[in-house]
Amino acid sequence: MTHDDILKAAGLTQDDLHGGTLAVHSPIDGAEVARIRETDAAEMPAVIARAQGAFRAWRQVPAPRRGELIRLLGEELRAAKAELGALVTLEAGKITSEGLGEVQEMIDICDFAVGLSRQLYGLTIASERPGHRMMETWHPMGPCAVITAFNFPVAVWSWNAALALVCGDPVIWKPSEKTPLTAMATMKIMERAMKRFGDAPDGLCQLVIGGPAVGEALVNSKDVPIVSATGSTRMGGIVGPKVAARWGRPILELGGNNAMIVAPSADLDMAVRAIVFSAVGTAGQRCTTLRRLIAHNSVRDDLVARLIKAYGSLPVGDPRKATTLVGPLIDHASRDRMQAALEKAKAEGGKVHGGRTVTSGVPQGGAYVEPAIAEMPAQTDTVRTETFAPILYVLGYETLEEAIALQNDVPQGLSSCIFTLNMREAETFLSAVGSDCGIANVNIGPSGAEIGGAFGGEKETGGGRESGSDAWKGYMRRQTNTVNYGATLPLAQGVKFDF
Ligand code: UN1
Repeated sequence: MTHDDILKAAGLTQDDLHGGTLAVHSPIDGAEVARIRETDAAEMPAVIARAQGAFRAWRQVPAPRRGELIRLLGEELRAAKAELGALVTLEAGKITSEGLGEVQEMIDICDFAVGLSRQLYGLTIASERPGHRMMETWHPMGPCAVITAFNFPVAVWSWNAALALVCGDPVIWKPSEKTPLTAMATMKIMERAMKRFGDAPDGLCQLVIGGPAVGEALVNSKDVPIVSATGSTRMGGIVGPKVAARWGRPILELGGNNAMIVAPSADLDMAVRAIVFSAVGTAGQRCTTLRRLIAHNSVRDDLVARLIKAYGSLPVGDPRKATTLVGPLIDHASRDRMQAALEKAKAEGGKVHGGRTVTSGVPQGGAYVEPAIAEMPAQTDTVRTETFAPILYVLGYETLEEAIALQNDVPQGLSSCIFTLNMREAETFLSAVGSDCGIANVNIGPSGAEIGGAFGGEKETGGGRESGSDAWKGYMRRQTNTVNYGATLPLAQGVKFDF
């Protein structure tokens, strides 16, 4: 299929694609595929006012009825899976299977949110006073801004939007300027769901496209109580304090520097499979990508040799081809950052395998690279920095304590894992003295989390939680209620106040 066929199949019209100022390029071959209209920052107050208007209506719609909208969204996504997946491949450069996997992740969170819409449970709490009952009620919070990154251009919106909408919050989405087309196509799918739903209020689900001025309007508005932002630690460092300063609620999902500890007892065949997928998949551009391999000195050389062999046979190239496993980086600037990181790693005493630019057998114009392995003498500055590219730094260790200390000694705290068949090691890694990350796995790589768990991490990862478990609470306000059904007015804590 040509680029135009893919755009058309995803429902984008010539009018959508032309007549604007924001150029959109496909990372596959660098071709300009559209020039779309951006939202004028001057329109933002009206956008936010529409969301506030929608909130006043939507918060009164019973949650299970709100869930019906998400059930319909899930149905529409199922019907559009192939077309939207192909567009993710075109615009973000993901291989076909990962493009489809991303849409599946959207469908999964819709299913989760539909069930949730009949829950949203509060507790009933024992009161110390006779004739009293205490409980907590979860209420809708207000418009939720969702700022997403290029690497999961649609799934991250759906984690936030599906929860926010069943929780009673309208959504304003600002996608990455690198991937607005997948967002536009997703909005068309959402519009189909809303049409079938019937009476969704105007402004319930909006899309704004543009740069920092558009984002800032959302970040600075008191009428947008929740700002969920996914992206770099640099971006989060700007957004988080601004939202907090106006007493809004930031939900931040920022950088990761995810590690795997490989213990002496590890099943190395399994470890190699997990390492290759999580270090190389999505061309190293997941926030959960495996970036640091902390291997016991007794298995390190064997493991590195196996990895070099596996890396040597990885098909790099056109992500639309069924056999490709490593697609392009998002752009040439990204490749330049990868090369600079590898140069720095060498200067720090690292031994680099692979990492060269690939120009033959790949579409011209894209930024294709060989994934790299860098054996490092220590956890240097470069290792401690997240470079959004397929670079795997390898470190050795002697004791588990040392391995856990290395794993934790980075600014980021998203995902982590250990490969071991030793129960003491596995449980120690998961314990309070183990991994300091939001995600810690045993005998599974750090990437490719299911939607059922809460997703996010600590330290410079931002502390937010999205997706499953009770992450929905981040989109609602908690109200504690005490009801007196007695005929007297006893005070708590035994206080007397008779008059
Ligand atoms: C991201 O890279 O921003 O766990 C999200 C994973 C995916 C989500 C990644 N389910 O790798």
